[in-house]
Amino acid sequence: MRHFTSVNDLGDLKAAVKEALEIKKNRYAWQELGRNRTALLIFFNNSLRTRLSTQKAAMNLGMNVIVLDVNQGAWKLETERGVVMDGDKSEHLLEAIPVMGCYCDVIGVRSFARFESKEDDYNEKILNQFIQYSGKPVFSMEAATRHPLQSFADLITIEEYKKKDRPKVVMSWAPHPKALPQAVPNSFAEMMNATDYEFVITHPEGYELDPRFVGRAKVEYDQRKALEGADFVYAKNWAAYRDPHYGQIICQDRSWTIDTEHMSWTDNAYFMHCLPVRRNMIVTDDVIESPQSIVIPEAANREISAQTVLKRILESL
Ligand code: AN0
Ligand code: CP
Repeated sequence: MRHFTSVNDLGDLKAAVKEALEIKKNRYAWQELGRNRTALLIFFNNSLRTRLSTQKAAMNLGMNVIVLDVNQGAWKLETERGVVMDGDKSEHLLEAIPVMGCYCDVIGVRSFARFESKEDDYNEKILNQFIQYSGKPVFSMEAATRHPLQSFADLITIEEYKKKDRPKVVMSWAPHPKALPQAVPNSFAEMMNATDYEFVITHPEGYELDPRFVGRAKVEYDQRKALEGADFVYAKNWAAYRDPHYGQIICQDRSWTIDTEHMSWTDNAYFMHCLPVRRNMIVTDDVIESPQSIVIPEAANREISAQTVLKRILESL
């Protein structure tokens, strides 16, 4: 694997999960693979899990790791070509990227949708410039339209917890006070569509995702109907995708918050969320603290998904 930007880069998913579970059992078995190799992790946005789990994964493989928060300590970066740089931005991304590429063997990038231009976001303008100009393998740590390390960890988690071959997985929109990207739901949908699970997406009208990500999923606007018989509930907020409301909050209906009543409609489903989660907006205290909540093992699997991806990139160097 050269670059990792979408779940499609994993190829055969059964093989990828098998490899991940082998890594999980013996995560220090490939220490030689990363010897004298450096991973550079570039963050344009905040992170807790991605930052820690990816560093840990790289260290498990014997790599050295450098982390840079672009907005804290680095020069402010201009991203548009042709701009007269007489403002507060001291450096252009077009120099910064190849320079970063000089100091590492692999680059991880976190760069969320900016909601300024749908076209730029959905063309992955920032991530693609890293691929084009760094000269190094690039992996996404959540870009504008996808968060594949998260959805790979989600798949591993479902495979570990499922009680039937083809579980019913329901991704439910839930309210949130700030406009959030579609990257997590897009990637989760992309991943679920690549399995043979029953997959349902539920959200208020107006929150339809890009049809390329919805794929074969059943879209059910009645949240109760969607949740009936679910084996896994995957809660997530996202802002509107469709024009003219791209990037906007169009409804904050708190009746969509996942509480014990919502969970009672399911088949004793497990509750999942990528975290960070706002309690009593997305999910109630009772549900997230219940034995059916698997948000912590889900987060723990981020180390495994990152290690599987880094291992494959290192093997291709
Ligand atoms: C981000 C998002 O929804 O994409 C990161 C999730 C992993 N969440 C927030 O910014 C709260
Ligand atoms: N789930 C996830 O990516 O979390 P962070 O934003 O904390 O990295």
